Amino acid sequence: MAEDHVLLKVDNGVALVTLNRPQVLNALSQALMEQLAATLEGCDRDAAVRCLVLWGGPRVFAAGADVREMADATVADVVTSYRFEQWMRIRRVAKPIIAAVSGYALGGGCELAMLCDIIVASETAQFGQPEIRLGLMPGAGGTQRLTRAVGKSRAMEMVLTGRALTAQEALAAGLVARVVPAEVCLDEAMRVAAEIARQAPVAVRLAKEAVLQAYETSLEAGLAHERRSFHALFGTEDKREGVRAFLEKRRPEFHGR
Ligand code: CO8
Repeated sequence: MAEDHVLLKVDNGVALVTLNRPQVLNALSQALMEQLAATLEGCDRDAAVRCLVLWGGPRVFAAGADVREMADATVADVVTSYRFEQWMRIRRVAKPIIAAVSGYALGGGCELAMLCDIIVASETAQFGQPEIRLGLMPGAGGTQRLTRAVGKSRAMEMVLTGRALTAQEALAAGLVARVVPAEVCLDEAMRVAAEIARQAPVAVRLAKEAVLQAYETSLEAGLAHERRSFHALFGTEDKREGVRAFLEKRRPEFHGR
């Protein structure tokens, strides 16, 4: 039977997805990434899930791609493997994903955290792209997402020297949304997720898509995308309910319609 490299628990609209290879610091093997992509896709299809939290445990988020697995890989192996497709599948998840990062987020681990929509970091978190020390470079978005998140100079230093950012440095650079004590990192991420899970699902979906457009298109195209999505929400029952509840000074009840 296949090992459980990824654990899933759904409660109150929030899916907690846990990376589970602690003996190798959650190294992202192809088998783990396959289970992760499938689990996240399953949550995306599950109407009971409105927001996801990705967690690696208190000691480490993930120490990168599985170096042992890469040791003898040739160009042909990596070009023809389906491993990049697994990352693309995660990128296509429409529901928000919060990375709760405690300890190391290195190489592919840092790239995986950046693939999520919000990063909540513990004081022990370290974000780095150490591939250069292996004679490699980031391969799952690190050069692109890190540069957009922290700026060229800091990204260059990290990618070219392998030096990691502390949680506080990552906060100052805008890579993470907040830094909290290690013992409450998961609780805090779950709290933010529960808050998102209470919002109107269609609005959440379109808003996530629109923010991602800021990364992927020109300002003009992004603004046009935002306006179309904004207009579309005027057709939802949830918009009517949200506005009515505000005027009636009560909590809205959203149903995703
Ligand atoms: N892959 C495989 N095994 C690992 C990895 C890894 N990335 N990281 C740690 N391990 C293993 C160790 O080999 C060790 O196993 P064992 O007990 O059998 O010797 C166990 O985990 C514990 O590790 P350490 O003893 O090294 O723990 P320390 O606390 O001393 O050190 C570090 C922790 C600093 C995190 C250290 O383990 C380390 O430097 N790890 C490697 C970090 C790294 O270089 N990451 C980048 C990998 S390359 C990459 O991510 C490319 C991404 C491209 C993705 C594209 C996919 C399509």
